[in-house]
Amino acid sequence: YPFSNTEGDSAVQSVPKLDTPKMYKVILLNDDYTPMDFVVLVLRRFFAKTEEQATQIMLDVHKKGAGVAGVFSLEIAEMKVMQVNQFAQLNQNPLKSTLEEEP
Ligand code: TYC
Repeated sequence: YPFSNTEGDSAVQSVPKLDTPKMYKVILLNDDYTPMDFVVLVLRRFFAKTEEQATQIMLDVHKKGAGVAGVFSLEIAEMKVMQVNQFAQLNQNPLKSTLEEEP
């Protein structure tokens, strides 16, 4: 194993790489029609934000056009996007979320 090289440099084995899983941002996109209260509800319901956190993120998205709702592994992030987009559509709001790979 990494520190048990008894056969000279040619036999040094590489240390197995433990993959750090890629993380993905769930981005909320601004639009002109979704009520602010609905966006706050989404952030509380699907991203476990407090009223204060949710309001801050919502206002940030409102002003800047987009913002981060949370950061997750790929399968969790994909699930959040599906849940948000479906919940918005069900309530006839144009709110959309997307995924972005973390740098
Ligand atoms: N811009 C919306 C409004 O003025 C509020 C809003 C905020 C909508 C964030 C979407 O992701 C969003 N009612």
